[in-house]
Amino acid sequence: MADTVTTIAAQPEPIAIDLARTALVIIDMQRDFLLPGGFGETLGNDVAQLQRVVGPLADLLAAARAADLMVIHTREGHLPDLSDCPPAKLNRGAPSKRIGDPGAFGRILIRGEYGHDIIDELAPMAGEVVIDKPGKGAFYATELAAVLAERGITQLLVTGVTTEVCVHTTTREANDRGFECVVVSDCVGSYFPEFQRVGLEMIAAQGGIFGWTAASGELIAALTDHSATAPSSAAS
Ligand code: C5J
Repeated sequence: MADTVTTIAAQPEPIAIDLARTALVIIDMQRDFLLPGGFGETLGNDVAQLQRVVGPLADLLAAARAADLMVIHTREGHLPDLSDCPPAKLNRGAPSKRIGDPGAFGRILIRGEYGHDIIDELAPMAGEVVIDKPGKGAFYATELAAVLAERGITQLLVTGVTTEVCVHTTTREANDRGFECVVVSDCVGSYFPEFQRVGLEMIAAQGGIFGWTAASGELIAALTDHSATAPSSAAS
Protein backbone atom coordinates (compact mmCIF):
# COMPACT_ATOMS: atom_id res chain seq x y z
CA MET A 1 0.00 0.00 0.00
CA ALA A 2 1.36 3.43 -0.91
CA ASP A 3 2.44 5.68 1.95
CA THR A 4 -0.04 8.53 1.99
CA VAL A 5 1.65 10.66 4.65
CA THR A 6 3.94 13.48 3.60
CA THR A 7 5.44 16.38 5.51
CA ILE A 8 5.24 19.84 4.00
CA ALA A 9 6.92 23.11 4.89
CA ALA A 10 4.37 25.36 6.57
CA GLN A 11 3.96 28.14 9.11
CA PRO A 12 4.41 28.08 12.05
CA GLU A 13 6.09 24.69 11.55
CA PRO A 14 6.09 21.74 9.12
CA ILE A 15 2.98 19.58 9.14
CA ALA A 16 2.51 15.90 8.27
CA ILE A 17 -0.43 15.53 5.87
CA ASP A 18 -2.19 12.23 5.28
CA LEU A 19 -3.43 12.59 1.72
CA ALA A 20 -5.90 9.75 2.25
CA ARG A 21 -7.62 11.78 4.96
CA THR A 22 -7.29 15.23 3.41
CA ALA A 23 -9.76 17.27 1.37
CA LEU A 24 -9.17 20.34 -0.75
CA VAL A 25 -11.82 22.93 0.17
CA ILE A 26 -12.39 25.74 -2.34
CA ILE A 27 -14.42 28.53 -0.82
CA ASP A 28 -16.78 30.77 -2.78
CA MET A 29 -14.85 31.22 -6.05
CA GLN A 30 -18.08 32.63 -7.47
CA ARG A 31 -18.66 35.03 -10.34
CA ASP A 32 -20.49 37.45 -8.00
CA PHE A 33 -17.26 37.90 -6.01
CA LEU A 34 -14.65 37.66 -8.78
CA LEU A 35 -15.95 39.11 -12.03
CA PRO A 36 -15.81 42.77 -13.02
CA GLY A 37 -19.37 44.13 -12.74
CA GLY A 38 -20.34 41.60 -10.09
CA PHE A 39 -21.56 42.09 -6.53
CA GLY A 40 -18.04 42.40 -5.10
CA GLU A 41 -17.24 45.25 -7.44
CA THR A 42 -20.57 47.01 -6.74
CA LEU A 43 -19.47 47.14 -3.08
CA GLY A 44 -16.48 49.21 -4.20
CA ASN A 45 -13.93 46.40 -4.23
CA ASP A 46 -11.03 45.78 -6.62
CA VAL A 47 -11.74 42.32 -8.03
CA ALA A 48 -8.20 42.06 -9.45
CA GLN A 49 -7.09 41.34 -5.88
CA LEU A 50 -9.14 38.12 -5.97
CA GLN A 51 -8.37 37.16 -9.55
CA ARG A 52 -4.69 36.68 -8.60
CA VAL A 53 -5.77 33.51 -6.84
CA VAL A 54 -7.26 31.83 -9.91
CA GLY A 55 -4.04 30.62 -11.59
CA PRO A 56 -2.36 29.07 -8.51
CA LEU A 57 -5.65 27.57 -7.38
CA ALA A 58 -6.33 26.02 -10.79
CA ASP A 59 -2.88 24.39 -10.61
CA LEU A 60 -3.51 23.10 -7.08
CA LEU A 61 -6.93 21.78 -8.10
CA ALA A 62 -5.40 19.92 -11.06
CA ALA A 63 -2.78 18.34 -8.77
CA ALA A 64 -5.45 17.40 -6.22
CA ARG A 65 -7.60 15.79 -8.90
CA ALA A 66 -4.61 13.85 -10.28
CA ALA A 67 -3.86 12.58 -6.75
CA ASP A 68 -7.52 11.58 -6.20
CA LEU A 69 -7.90 13.96 -3.27
CA MET A 70 -11.43 14.72 -2.16
CA VAL A 71 -12.44 18.11 -3.59
CA ILE A 72 -15.15 20.27 -2.04
CA HIS A 73 -16.44 23.53 -3.51
CA THR A 74 -18.59 25.98 -1.57
CA ARG A 75 -20.92 28.72 -2.75
CA GLU A 76 -22.30 31.48 -0.54
CA GLY A 77 -25.90 32.24 -1.45
CA HIS A 78 -29.56 32.13 -0.64
CA LEU A 79 -32.88 30.68 -1.67
CA PRO A 80 -34.84 32.80 -4.19
CA ASP A 81 -37.37 33.80 -1.50
CA LEU A 82 -34.49 34.85 0.83
CA SER A 83 -36.04 32.84 3.66
CA ASP A 84 -32.53 31.67 4.65
CA CYS A 85 -31.06 35.19 4.70
CA PRO A 86 -31.42 36.88 8.08
CA PRO A 87 -32.46 40.56 7.97
CA ALA A 88 -29.22 41.42 9.77
CA LYS A 89 -27.30 40.15 6.71
CA LEU A 90 -29.72 41.47 4.09
CA ASN A 91 -29.91 45.00 5.45
CA ARG A 92 -26.25 45.44 6.39
CA GLY A 93 -24.70 48.78 5.42
CA ALA A 94 -25.87 50.81 2.49
CA PRO A 95 -24.56 49.09 -0.62
CA SER A 96 -25.79 50.20 -4.02
CA LYS A 97 -27.04 46.63 -4.44
CA ARG A 98 -28.22 44.08 -1.89
CA ILE A 99 -28.46 40.29 -1.89
CA GLY A 100 -31.42 39.32 -4.06
CA ASP A 101 -31.37 42.50 -6.16
CA PRO A 102 -30.93 42.17 -9.92
CA GLY A 103 -27.24 42.44 -10.81
CA ALA A 104 -25.07 42.11 -13.89
CA PHE A 105 -25.13 38.31 -13.57
CA GLY A 106 -28.68 37.70 -12.32
CA ARG A 107 -30.06 38.16 -8.83
CA ILE A 108 -27.13 38.73 -6.48
CA LEU A 109 -26.02 35.68 -4.46
CA ILE A 110 -29.18 33.74 -5.26
CA ARG A 111 -28.86 30.01 -5.88
CA GLY A 112 -29.33 29.06 -9.52
CA GLU A 113 -28.28 32.47 -10.87
CA TYR A 114 -25.26 32.77 -13.18
CA GLY A 115 -23.39 35.06 -10.80
CA HIS A 116 -23.86 32.70 -7.87
CA ASP A 117 -22.04 29.89 -9.63
CA ILE A 118 -18.32 29.11 -9.64
CA ILE A 119 -16.04 30.71 -12.24
CA ASP A 120 -15.36 28.62 -15.36
CA GLU A 121 -11.65 28.09 -14.56
CA LEU A 122 -12.53 26.19 -11.35
CA ALA A 123 -15.84 24.62 -12.35
CA PRO A 124 -16.60 21.51 -10.26
CA MET A 125 -16.23 18.14 -11.98
CA ALA A 126 -18.71 15.30 -11.70
CA GLY A 127 -18.28 13.59 -8.33
CA GLU A 128 -16.95 16.66 -6.52
CA VAL A 129 -19.02 17.92 -3.61
CA VAL A 130 -20.64 21.37 -3.88
CA ILE A 131 -21.81 22.85 -0.59
CA ASP A 132 -24.34 25.69 -0.73
CA LYS A 133 -23.99 27.78 2.39
CA PRO A 134 -26.12 30.67 3.62
CA GLY A 135 -23.45 31.96 6.00
CA LYS A 136 -19.80 32.85 5.94
CA GLY A 137 -18.71 29.55 7.49
CA ALA A 138 -19.07 26.37 5.41
CA PHE A 139 -20.20 24.29 8.41
CA TYR A 140 -23.13 26.51 9.41
CA ALA A 141 -26.47 25.11 8.17
CA THR A 142 -24.83 22.74 5.66
CA GLU A 143 -24.06 19.04 5.24
CA LEU A 144 -20.28 19.61 5.24
CA ALA A 145 -19.53 17.97 8.61
CA ALA A 146 -21.45 14.83 7.61
CA VAL A 147 -19.77 14.63 4.20
CA LEU A 148 -16.30 14.89 5.75
CA ALA A 149 -17.09 12.34 8.47
CA GLU A 150 -18.37 9.87 5.91
CA ARG A 151 -15.06 10.04 4.02
CA GLY A 152 -12.91 9.93 7.19
CA ILE A 153 -11.40 13.33 6.44
CA THR A 154 -9.33 14.87 9.27
CA GLN A 155 -7.27 17.51 7.47
CA LEU A 156 -8.32 20.33 5.16
CA LEU A 157 -6.43 22.37 2.59
CA VAL A 158 -8.40 25.60 2.68
CA THR A 159 -8.47 27.92 -0.35
CA GLY A 160 -10.74 30.52 -1.94
CA VAL A 161 -12.14 33.92 -1.02
CA THR A 162 -12.17 36.03 0.94
CA THR A 163 -9.30 35.42 3.31
CA GLU A 164 -10.58 37.40 6.27
CA VAL A 165 -14.26 36.52 5.88
CA CYS A 166 -15.36 33.10 4.58
CA VAL A 167 -11.91 31.50 4.61
CA HIS A 168 -11.29 32.57 8.20
CA THR A 169 -14.79 31.69 9.39
CA THR A 170 -14.64 28.23 7.81
CA THR A 171 -11.14 27.56 9.12
CA ARG A 172 -12.13 28.58 12.65
CA GLU A 173 -15.26 26.41 12.46
CA ALA A 174 -13.18 23.47 11.22
CA ASN A 175 -10.51 23.96 13.88
CA ASP A 176 -13.16 23.91 16.60
CA ARG A 177 -14.48 20.65 15.14
CA GLY A 178 -11.05 19.00 15.38
CA PHE A 179 -9.80 19.34 11.80
CA GLU A 180 -6.23 20.35 11.06
CA CYS A 181 -6.40 23.15 8.52
CA VAL A 182 -3.68 24.29 6.15
CA VAL A 183 -4.65 27.59 4.56
CA VAL A 184 -2.89 27.85 1.20
CA SER A 185 -1.41 31.34 1.21
CA ASP A 186 -1.35 32.07 -2.54
CA CYS A 187 -4.71 30.36 -3.13
CA VAL A 188 -6.72 32.61 -0.81
CA GLY A 189 -7.53 36.21 -1.61
CA SER A 190 -8.85 39.39 -0.07
CA TYR A 191 -9.99 42.61 -1.71
CA PHE A 192 -7.71 44.33 0.84
CA PRO A 193 -3.94 43.62 0.67
CA GLU A 194 -3.56 44.49 4.34
CA PHE A 195 -6.28 42.03 5.38
CA GLN A 196 -4.64 39.35 3.22
CA ARG A 197 -1.31 39.77 4.99
CA VAL A 198 -2.69 40.06 8.49
CA GLY A 199 -5.35 37.42 7.87
CA LEU A 200 -2.68 34.86 7.04
CA GLU A 201 -0.49 35.91 9.95
CA MET A 202 -3.39 35.52 12.38
CA ILE A 203 -3.86 31.85 11.47
CA ALA A 204 -0.27 30.76 12.10
CA ALA A 205 0.50 33.09 15.01
CA GLN A 206 0.79 31.80 18.59
CA GLY A 207 2.03 28.40 17.47
CA GLY A 208 -0.73 27.99 14.88
CA ILE A 209 -3.64 29.21 16.97
CA PHE A 210 -6.20 27.86 14.49
CA GLY A 211 -4.18 26.39 11.65
CA TRP A 212 -1.13 26.37 9.41
CA THR A 213 -0.31 28.33 6.27
CA ALA A 214 1.66 26.96 3.34
CA ALA A 215 2.42 27.92 -0.26
CA SER A 216 0.71 25.99 -3.05
CA GLY A 217 4.09 24.90 -4.48
CA GLU A 218 4.73 22.78 -1.38
CA LEU A 219 1.39 21.05 -1.71
CA ILE A 220 1.57 20.59 -5.46
CA ALA A 221 4.99 18.93 -5.08
CA ALA A 222 3.63 16.56 -2.42
CA LEU A 223 0.53 15.74 -4.48
CA THR A 224 2.57 15.20 -7.64
CA ASP A 225 4.98 12.84 -5.82
CA HIS A 226 2.00 10.95 -4.49
CA SER A 227 0.40 10.66 -7.94
CA ALA A 228 3.71 9.35 -9.36
CA THR A 229 4.17 6.65 -6.69
CA ALA A 230 0.59 5.60 -5.91
CA PRO A 231 -0.63 2.45 -7.63
CA SER A 232 -3.30 3.36 -10.18
CA SER A 233 -6.83 2.39 -9.15
CA ALA A 234 -6.99 0.10 -12.22
CA ALA A 235 -3.96 -1.85 -10.91
CA SER A 236 -5.09 -2.13 -7.29
C1 C5J B 1 -17.95 37.72 1.72
C2 C5J B 1 -16.91 35.59 1.34
N1 C5J B 1 -16.80 38.37 1.80
N2 C5J B 1 -16.99 34.51 0.55
N3 C5J B 1 -17.99 36.41 1.38
O1 C5J B 1 -18.99 38.30 1.90
O2 C5J B 1 -15.89 35.86 1.94
